[in-house]
Amino acid sequence: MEAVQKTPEREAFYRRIDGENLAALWNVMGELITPEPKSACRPHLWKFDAIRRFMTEAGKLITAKEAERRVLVLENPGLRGQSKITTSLFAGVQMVIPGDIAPAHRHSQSALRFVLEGRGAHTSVDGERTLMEPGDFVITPSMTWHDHGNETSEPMFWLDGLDIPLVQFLDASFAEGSDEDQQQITRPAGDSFARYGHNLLPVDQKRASKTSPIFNYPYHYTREALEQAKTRDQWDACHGLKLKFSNPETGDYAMPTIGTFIQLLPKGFKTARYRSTDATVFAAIEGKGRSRIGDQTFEWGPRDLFVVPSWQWVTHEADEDSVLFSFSDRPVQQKLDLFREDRGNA
Ligand code: 1HN
Repeated sequence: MEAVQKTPEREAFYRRIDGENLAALWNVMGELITPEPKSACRPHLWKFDAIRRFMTEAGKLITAKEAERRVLVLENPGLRGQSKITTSLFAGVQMVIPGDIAPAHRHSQSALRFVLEGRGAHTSVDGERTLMEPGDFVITPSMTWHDHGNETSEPMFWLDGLDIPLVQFLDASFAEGSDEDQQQITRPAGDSFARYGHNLLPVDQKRASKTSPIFNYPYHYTREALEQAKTRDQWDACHGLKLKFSNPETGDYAMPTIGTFIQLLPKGFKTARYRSTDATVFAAIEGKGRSRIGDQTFEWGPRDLFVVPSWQWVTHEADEDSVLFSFSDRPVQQKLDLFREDRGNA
């Protein structure tokens, strides 16, 4: 759409209607309705080692209790100051050190954790505590009470993903703190996985929540699923072997607003180019390689984090067997009939 010419009469008209809280669509239409996604979000990679150093400093500056959550926000370089890694999603790295208690609270924003380093620290969600290991994918559903702690001797680091910008856009934020730092534990560890993680469901129970009743998807099982499939040699040209975490009750994504994925790229594999409308956050958990996003190349190794904006071409190349976790707003886009992908010619 071409810009409309300016004339003195038109300019005067715009000034007059401006005073009445009116504006001419023909001056802004091209910015509103673009032929392709036009995002301020930029590709970027954060090296985990650098984040760990800053987090270790932060650990001396502030307790988890005072901070509420000791998180360094991954700010997209094109969206600075907005606490966004993509237009619709928040990401941060959280550190929980021995003795920390990140106090109980709840909010309408959904959260995911993907464990990067450390072993045996815990999070509690709605009365159940789970111990976490690297590669575990843990969910805090909307409005569920959650608190974290670490009774081990090592710090734990995880990637936090939340739908904060999406909820902000919809003006639907609710949050509250608890009088108790740690919530009462009412169910044994492993309860939700035992009930829902074995292809069995209660015969009559209907839950209202759209979020998976499994709140820790342990890496042990995720990795086994990838390893089994690997031996069958069926590689997707664009994704290698890519699986989505699913809600066993519905078969839909594990979370209603955030899609989460795990992907194996075998040693030496180079993907065909791919683009999609869901800007995606990646965390490498095993292996090393590089991703080309638009015209930039990013080298990654274990625990490094990177972001691919909407509709930018991406290819991945693995030097070793590599595992990538990723998340995006794909469930939202698909439900609204807005999701598009382009596999090049693959
Ligand atoms: C939050 O509640 C957590 O519970 C992590 O661990 C990151 C970022 C913004 C707002 C709330 C958590 C968060 C957050």
